[in-house]
Amino acid sequence: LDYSKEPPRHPCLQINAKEPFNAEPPRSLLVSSYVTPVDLFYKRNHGPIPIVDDLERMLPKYNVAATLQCAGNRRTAMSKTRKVKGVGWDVSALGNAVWGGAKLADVLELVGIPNLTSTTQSGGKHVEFVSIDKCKEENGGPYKASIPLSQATNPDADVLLAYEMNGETLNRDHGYPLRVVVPGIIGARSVKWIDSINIIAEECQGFFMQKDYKMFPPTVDWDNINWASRRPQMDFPVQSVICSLEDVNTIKPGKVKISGYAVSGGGRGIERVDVSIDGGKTWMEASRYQKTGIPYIADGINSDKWAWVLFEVTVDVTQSTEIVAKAVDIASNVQPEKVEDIWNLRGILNTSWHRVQVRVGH
Ligand code: MTE
Ligand code: MO
Repeated sequence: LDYSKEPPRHPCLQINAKEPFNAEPPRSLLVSSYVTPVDLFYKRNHGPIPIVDDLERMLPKYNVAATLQCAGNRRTAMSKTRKVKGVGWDVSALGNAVWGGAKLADVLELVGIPNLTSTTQSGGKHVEFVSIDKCKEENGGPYKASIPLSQATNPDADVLLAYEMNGETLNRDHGYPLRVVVPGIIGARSVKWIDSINIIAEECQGFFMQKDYKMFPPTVDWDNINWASRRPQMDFPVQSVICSLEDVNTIKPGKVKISGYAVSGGGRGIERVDVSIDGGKTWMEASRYQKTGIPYIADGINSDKWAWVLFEVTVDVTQSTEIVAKAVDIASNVQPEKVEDIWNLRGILNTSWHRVQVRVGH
């Protein structure tokens, strides 16, 4: 039993047993206030004080800028060619935040699971995150997911147990008091409202790992699906979206500023964003920015490797047309041209070239 991490206590307390800590205030102090101050309240224990949710004091805080993107982002557009099952999303089922919290690798080290180095092997185990929320897909049980132990114990993977979002205490919607943020992979693995963390031999058997969020080929439909034949989706592919225009906006002929976001998974930064104003026949390169006002250096090291880049290009539009964006990540992965080629029955990972129809009017 480890009594080296006990909290500080008021010196007035009469200690009746030190380990486990059992103490009471002097009787004169006890009745000197109607409400007993916390410091003076008697303490009765049978073991060391457990370490719970005290990450803020126990471990260094890291701030990680990371884009969280739902695998279902742009699902509505995928459903247009052939119907898919799932909540419809336009292009904004993602966001970029600065997450503050403890590194999962540090937390695991604290409980005796060493950081991954090139010489250690993790033995193929997984780290499971279990929430306190209840959902019907789990028959009223909690939402859960897992990531490989090798990722969880790697400090460079920046997996956080986050208690802050953009410098403020995490709010209830986003997982208060504690959520996981796994940068670079689909949002579904960033479990909110963490209840427990388990080291398990196989990946988590929860619904959202095994019966959902898997990428199937276009040939698979609900009557021939075999869930076990595919792995749970983790990494996010390269993505880009035009946000300054909606389909069939009417614009005046002349200069138009086109802007949007681009992001890739696995810490792969964005190498290039190409924009076309003739439906993809010819392209021009957009400029990219990360932090506002700081030009993104194309050939430099990506400082915010988990975060999106914003892009912008001014074009001359003279007639009604289709404006297209596609991004290339630093591994030279390119977005697929047609949504049909990546159609899947759950409508996940729609990363096809983003197209916007504009009408030119006077
Ligand atoms: N965690 C819990 N406990 N319950 C959930 O329903 N949804 C997941 C993930 N974590 C979910 C969860 C999904 S699918 C996504 S995309 C992200 O949380 C969304 O995070 P946000 O609501 O903070 O944007
Ligand atoms: Mo999601």
